[in-house]
Amino acid sequence: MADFLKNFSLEGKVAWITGASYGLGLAYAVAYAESGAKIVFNDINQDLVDRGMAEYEKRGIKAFGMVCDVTKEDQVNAFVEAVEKNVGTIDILVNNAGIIKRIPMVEMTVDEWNQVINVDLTGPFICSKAVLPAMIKKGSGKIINACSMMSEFGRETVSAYAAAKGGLKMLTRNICSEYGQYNIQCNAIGPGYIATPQTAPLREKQADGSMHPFDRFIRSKTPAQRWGKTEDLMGLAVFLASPASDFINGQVVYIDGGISAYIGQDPNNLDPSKFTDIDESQAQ
Ligand code: NAP
Ligand code: GCO
Repeated sequence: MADFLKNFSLEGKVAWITGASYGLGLAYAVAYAESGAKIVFNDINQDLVDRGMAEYEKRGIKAFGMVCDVTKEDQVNAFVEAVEKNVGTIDILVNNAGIIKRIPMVEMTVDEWNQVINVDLTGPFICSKAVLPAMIKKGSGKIINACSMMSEFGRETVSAYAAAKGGLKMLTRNICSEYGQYNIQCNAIGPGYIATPQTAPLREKQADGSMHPFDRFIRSKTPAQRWGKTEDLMGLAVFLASPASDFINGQVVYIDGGISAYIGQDPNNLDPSKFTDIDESQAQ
């Protein structure tokens, strides 16, 4: 391999991807393993951890998995301690775990609001706080946050999620500002609309077999007229975790098929026969 390309290797690194039993977290972890990293992950319950372990074993990846709720600091600290004891110091943290509640704001309860903020914003704070001391001591580290189109745009029914993802953009910038001096880079991935279980409700066929209105809408806002696949994000995830991105800090890198650059077209002008359809069985 040319010396330059070695900058994209994660050989010997310990990578922690939160909430990585399926979806984008699983895709990031697979990409990291294939780039040489040791994978550690958590999820919210043992069934999900077991599901994740089975997925990794199916791919020949020896992962370390444990139940850990990212909103509970004691569980997070116990997780980091267990990883340091069994695998090694964490070099890469991907704050991937997240939830969304699609509820009109005036109908959303404070508890529902707090649930989203706690997972999507406080969780990354807790997990980053847990790994930073060892990264400072080591003199290097990578923290990658899961931002979103909702870090820049609003839309109906996702007030808590947008507030959390907007806050996560600023947390990304603040970790960069406070810890860049220790050769720690904190950036964010800003995916567009990706086919995963989290967005499956937005693609459900209507009772008459027609497309979900949101499916047609988001394709009209995407130049490629398709949903993203988890594979579309793997290259950026590896890049931001590798030495190749050591002079990038505090950035949200949008990987959205062009949504944020395009005013969009009339959804009625779309020709569904041209769509490269999502195989929902792959959107796991
Ligand atoms: P997903 O399919 O909902 O997966 C999220 C994972 O996080 C699930 O395994 C989930 O477990 C876990 N999780 C939830 N709460 C947790 C907690 N308190 N502690 C530990 N794990 C927890 O989401 P995704 O589509 O893969 O997205 C992953 C991340 O990217 C999220 O932060 C999301 O906001 C962000 N994102 C997604 C898209 C997209 O279009 N899919 C676009 C932009 C950004 P459960 O099954 O129990 O919920
Ligand atoms: C929604 C979607 C989005 C995606 C993603 C877009 O309801 O609008 O769930 O929020 O999850 O965040 O980047």
